Amino acid sequence: MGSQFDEMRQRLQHIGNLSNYIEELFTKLPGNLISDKQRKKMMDIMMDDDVLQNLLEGLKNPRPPRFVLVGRTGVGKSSLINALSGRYLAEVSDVEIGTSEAKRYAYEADGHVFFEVIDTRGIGESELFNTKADDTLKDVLLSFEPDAVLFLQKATERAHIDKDVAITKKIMKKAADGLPLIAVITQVDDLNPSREKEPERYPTTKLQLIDEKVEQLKRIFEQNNLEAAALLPVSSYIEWSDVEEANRAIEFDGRFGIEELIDFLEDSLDVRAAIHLGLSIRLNTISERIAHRFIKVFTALAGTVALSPIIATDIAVLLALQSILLMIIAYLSGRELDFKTAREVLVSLGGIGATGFTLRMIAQQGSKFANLVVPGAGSALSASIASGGTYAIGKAAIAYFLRDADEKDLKDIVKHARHDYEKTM
Ligand SMILES: Nc1nc2c(ncn2[C@@H]2O[C@H](COP(=O)(O)OP(=O)(O)OP(=O)(O)O)[C@@H](O)[C@H]2O)c(=O)[nH]1
Ligand SMILES: [Mg+2]
Repeated sequence: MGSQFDEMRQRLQHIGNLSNYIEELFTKLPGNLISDKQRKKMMDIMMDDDVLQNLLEGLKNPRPPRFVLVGRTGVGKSSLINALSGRYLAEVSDVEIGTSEAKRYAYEADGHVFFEVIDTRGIGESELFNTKADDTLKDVLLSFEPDAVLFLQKATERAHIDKDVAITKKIMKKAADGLPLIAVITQVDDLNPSREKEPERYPTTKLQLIDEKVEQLKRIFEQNNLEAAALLPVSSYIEWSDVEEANRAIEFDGRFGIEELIDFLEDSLDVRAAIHLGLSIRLNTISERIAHRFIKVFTALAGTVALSPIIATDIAVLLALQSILLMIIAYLSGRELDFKTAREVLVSLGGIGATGFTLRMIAQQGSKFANLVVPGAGSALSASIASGGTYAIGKAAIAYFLRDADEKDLKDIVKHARHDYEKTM
């Protein structure tokens, strides 16, 4: 075991190389695990899987998230970006975009761009998009290809809100059709008692006021037929150490609701932007996030494999699929397993012998039988068992490789995961 720093570097390198690694795994899948025909079929299924292809593409080419920010001067746009990043970023006006109503910025530190935004603070006209100048604005917004529109409103202010909502509605319709609109209520720390800046110590009365603000804005959106993908209250209140800009560190952290916003962004952004977001601001949890996406994809794949008439009921294919999932998650933790080890880990993964494979084999034998009686019933059964087993193995792998869980706890983790999976089905 190297230092924590070495481990982190190894991890980052593995994340960057994941796409190549997976290709290698598939070409090197040993013949005793699956036949050439099955390997080809599995590769075809993977290549056909848009989610997976997107993810691999995203890992190859992460790019900064792009937001359109709607909110008046002083609402807290720049502070929100800093709060998301946990760093005091430089706001660099990167291009002349030919309209006075919007400015395009990159938020940077150490030569790394965290976010790109179009800040529309200049917009105050409800006649928006009815003039020539507004066509330019529309073109600018469209060519920016934003990931999301963030609508910001101060918790302590109600002025302009109807107008801002109307403007946002036009922006969504003309230049952001189909994109997520995220409504952010800013500066909730300023609600009474405003002297309490420590989120852990917000009194119930303050939390109630925050809820009321959320409900209020929700109603205004509804009245205007404007649909928000999320409506989140935040405080971006941070006291930075008083040194030159680039080196400012957090001295007091009064952030509230920011984790929830990041979670939401990671789930709803284009995968390349989500990965970039994770890599730049949540390096220590990004591996887990990526692993979860893989579990999702492999769980679905396992279901497909079980349903596919060509390779149905072939347990070797599932074993291979699960081995690869295991190897990917190990790889994300900075380790590399060979197929033999992966298979051993799989078999020894605690209760899998009892709760996974055997059960699945029995069920699959049973399902062949069931198919004779109720056509179709059996394949649904084995698909859900294949998926559930794969899901459980992924969860156990995350616990073991990424969370350093104790080996003896893995049985329970597998059992719980299967249970959770069945509940969500
Ligand atoms: N208490 C508190 N103050 C905040 C918060 N967010 C921003 N502020 C303060 O509000 C003022 C404006 O914040 P900015 O982030 O610069 O606002 P902006 O929307 O980027 O403003 P423009 O760039 O002028 O459009 C600054 O003095 C911030 O320190 C917050 O969550 N809580
Ligand atoms: Mg600003």
